[in-house]
Amino acid sequence: MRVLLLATNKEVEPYPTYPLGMSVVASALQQHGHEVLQADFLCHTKPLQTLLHQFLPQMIGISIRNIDNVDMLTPDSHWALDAVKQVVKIIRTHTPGVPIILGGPAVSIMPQAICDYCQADCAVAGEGELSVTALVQRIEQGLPLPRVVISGTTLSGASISAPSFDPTLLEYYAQASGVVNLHTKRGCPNNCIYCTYPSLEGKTIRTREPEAVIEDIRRLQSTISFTELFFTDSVFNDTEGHWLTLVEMMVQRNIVVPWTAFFQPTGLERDHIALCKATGLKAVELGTDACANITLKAMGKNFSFATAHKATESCVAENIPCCHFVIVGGPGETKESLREGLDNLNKLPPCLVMPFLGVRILPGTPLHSLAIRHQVITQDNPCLLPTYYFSPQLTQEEAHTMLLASFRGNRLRLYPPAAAAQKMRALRGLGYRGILWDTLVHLAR
Ligand code: B12
Repeated sequence: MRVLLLATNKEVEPYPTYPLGMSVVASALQQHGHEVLQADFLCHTKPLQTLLHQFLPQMIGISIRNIDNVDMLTPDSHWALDAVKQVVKIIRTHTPGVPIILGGPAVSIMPQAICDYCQADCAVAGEGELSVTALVQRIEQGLPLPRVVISGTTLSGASISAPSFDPTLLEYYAQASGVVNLHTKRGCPNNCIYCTYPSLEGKTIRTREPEAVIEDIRRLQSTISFTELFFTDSVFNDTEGHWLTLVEMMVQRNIVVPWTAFFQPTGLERDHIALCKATGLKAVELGTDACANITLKAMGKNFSFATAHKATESCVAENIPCCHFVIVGGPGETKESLREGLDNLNKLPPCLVMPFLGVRILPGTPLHSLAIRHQVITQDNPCLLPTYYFSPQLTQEEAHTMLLASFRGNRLRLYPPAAAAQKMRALRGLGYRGILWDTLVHLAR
């Protein structure tokens, strides 16, 4: 069957990200002998109508990455779903009757609501590989499509497909952002109350074969010149230590590639950073999420701020830039907790801090239930539109003013997020490529 896959993401902040999910789904379809065309709305040059008339797809899969940018301070929060609805309309006009299936992280969070809003035929929640091939089979057999498929997270690590990178897309992203991406595992066993990762990828860690990941790295290195590789795992340094197995194998195989990933502060020792550095680690993104012990606990984090401080020291000792992502205004936040948190941040060794104000409420998370209990949202609110939790114990204005005052004159505190995005844009304009915040750390030295 001829399958057109479309990645509709047009978000370019903090930088344009290669549509990895679409390429993984493409790979699964190709393995079943289907003809797949991957198109991406940031880079494709032909209008959608032309693509439709030339390729004549028999099924169309739309990969939706973001719902919005989770930034409470951006008025429209870069809401992404109207654009998808428009795409569905164009498809219906030009290729009526061709089934339209939605998938991707956004769809997995709220499949029914997004399918209804965008007026697609079917939405797949969870991993796409098995479901998409089963749906193609149904279409071939003339069977009706279910409105929502909950595919869950059932693939074993070894059977997770390597992405089928599209050369045109790779070329575009290597130029536009300099960042290419790979996943080494799926799953997140943590219980952070606001986070969708465990529901998107399951709570059990499923690692790809290290050999398969290394093969992918080699493939990327021989295909394209890029600035940085991002391992997209929910948490790269899993507590079971699979990450160390991979990194050790990279050392054994002489794989050196500039790379970065999301790390958790727990157990991040200096010798780990040194080992990673030997394989090309360039920067560490820490999902710290709160800055005082009381709010860390309320967010469901399993470490104290002292652990985050220690992880920063490990990075600084190895001269690896590190950045803390922090959410201010979560459950339990008060003026006192924020004061304490800002004090904690000020005591960190040189590193970047990127705070967000307010917590995006997403279905399937403990925060969603808490927000219903606290009457922040009603039970029937699908949270399709940007919906945030902000602690009732301080106002947004108070928090905003405290952040600005504490960060004044410190170039390593990127707040508000829109100002951070502006800095990244400026750096890109100057020709810098990569994740960019690490460039700010280097420039500040
Ligand atoms: C890594 C990551 C990042 C990295 C990306 C680095 C890089 N170079 O790739 C960075 C830090 C840059 C980042 C930034 C942002 N991110 Co982010 N990110 C992730 C993360 C952890 C993994 C995404 C990924 O690549 N997964 C691996 C691929 C293979 O999986 P996948 O895309 O889900 O695809 C599978 C399925 O979804 C499905 N599928 C995919 N497409 C299709 C299509 C069809 C037809 C079908 C049937 C199935 C299907 O099958 C695939 C294989 O099983 C997710 C959370 C998560 N655990 O998923 C958040 C996530 C995608 N990010 C999110 C957000 C909001 C953002 C930002 C807007 C945050 C910000 N303000 O900066 C930006 C936007 C960046 C951009 N330009 O778009 C949200 C999106 C949902 C939402 N709330 O709107 C997520 C879900 C996290 C969350 N908060 O809930 N992110």
